[in-house]
Amino acid sequence: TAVADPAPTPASSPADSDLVRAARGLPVRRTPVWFMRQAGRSLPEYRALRAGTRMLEACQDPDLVTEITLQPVRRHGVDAAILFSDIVLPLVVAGVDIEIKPGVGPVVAHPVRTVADVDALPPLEPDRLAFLATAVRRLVAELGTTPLIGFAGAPFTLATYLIEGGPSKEHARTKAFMYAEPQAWGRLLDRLAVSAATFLNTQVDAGASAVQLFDSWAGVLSAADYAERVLPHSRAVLDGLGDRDVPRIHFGVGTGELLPLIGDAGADVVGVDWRVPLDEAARRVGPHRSLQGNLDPAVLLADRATVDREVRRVVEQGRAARGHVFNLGHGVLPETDAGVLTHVVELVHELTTR
Ligand code: 1CP
Repeated sequence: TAVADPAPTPASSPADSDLVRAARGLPVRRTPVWFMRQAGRSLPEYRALRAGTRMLEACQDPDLVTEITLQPVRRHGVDAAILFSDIVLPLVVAGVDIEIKPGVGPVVAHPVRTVADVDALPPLEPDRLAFLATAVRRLVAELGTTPLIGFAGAPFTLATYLIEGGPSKEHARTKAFMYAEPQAWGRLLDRLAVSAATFLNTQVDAGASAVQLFDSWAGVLSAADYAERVLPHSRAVLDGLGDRDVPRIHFGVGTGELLPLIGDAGADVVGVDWRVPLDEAARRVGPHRSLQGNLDPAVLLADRATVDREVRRVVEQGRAARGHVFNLGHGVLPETDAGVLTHVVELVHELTTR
C-alpha cells in the first residue's frame, strides 16, 4: 500500500537546512536560494551603513560585518547568509598593502612581479583573525536555523590581483608569470592556499555551515593548464578543511570547459555561470555533485515576465542535478532593484515546495 509522504518538518539546525541538504544531494523541503553579492550596493540599508567607512575597515569590524551580513536575510528571506568580507582580506590581515577602491575593486600597492616578491609575502597568522571568529559566532547565534556560508578566494584568482596589481580582463601578466616562472608560481599558489585554508577554517570553527571557494577568474585558463598548474592548489585549500563536516561549493565564471575539474578539486557543489544550462552542467559534473546557479544577473534588469520565465527555466533545468542551490551565475549587479531579488526568492520557493 502506498504511504503518503510525511509533511516536511522545518529544519532543526543549520546542518539540516535545505542549503546543506541540497549540497549533499539529500531531499529538500524546497529549493534553497541565495545570491552571490546579496549584501552590498543593491541594498539602500547597506549604502547607509557603509557610508563613511572604508570597505576593508568594514570587513574587520564585527558589528558591521554582522549587520551587513544579516540585511539581505531579513529583507529577502534567502536560505543562506554569506559572510560580508572580501577575498583579499586574508592578504590584508597578513600585512599586504591592498586597498579596495570604490567602483574599481582591490588595488595592490606593490604587485608581485618577481620570485623575490613571492618570497617576501608575509604569512597569515591565525591569531590575527579573532575579529572574524567573533563576527561568525555572533552571526551564527543570530541566524538560528539559517546557515552561514563562509568563503575564501582560490589561489589562482588571488594571484591575478597580486600579479596584475588590480582588476584586469585578460590576466596576461598572471599567465606570463605562470608560464615563465613555474616554480615561483607554485610557491605563490601554495602560500595563497595556506592562507585561504586558515581563513576558511577560522570561519568553520566559529560555526559556518558551508563554504564557498571563489575562483572567479579561472575560466581564462585552458583545461590542461588549470589541471596542472591551478587545481592542485585549490584542492589543497579544500583538503585543508580536514574532517570539518561542511559542504564545499566551488565556483568560477566562464568555466564551462572546466566544470568536471572544478568538481574534482574537492567540491560537493559546482557553481555554474549562465553560459552552460544546468542540465548540460549536470552531465559534465556527473551524478556525485550538486549544482549552484545560474540565472544571468542581467535578467534581473529585464521586465517581470522575462524574470519569471528565466527563473522557471533555471528551476526546471536544475532538476537534472543531484541537488540544486538556486543562485545567479555571478554576483548581483549594483543597479538591481532589491524588490526583484525578493520576488525571485518567493518564486523559486513557490515553484519547488513539495
Ligand atoms: O565599496 C564597496 O561597497 C565595495 C564593493 C565590494 C563588496 C560589497 C567589494 C569590492 N567586495 C564586496 C564584498 C564581497 N566580495 C563579498 C560579500 C558577500 C556577498 O556576496 O554578499 C564576497 C563574497 C566577495 C568576494 C569577491 N571579491 C570576489 C569573488 C566573487 C566574485 O564576484 O567573483 C572577487 C573577485 C572579489 C574582488 C572584488 N572586491 C570588490 C570588487 C568590486 C571586486 C571585483 C573586482 C574585479 O572585477 O576584479
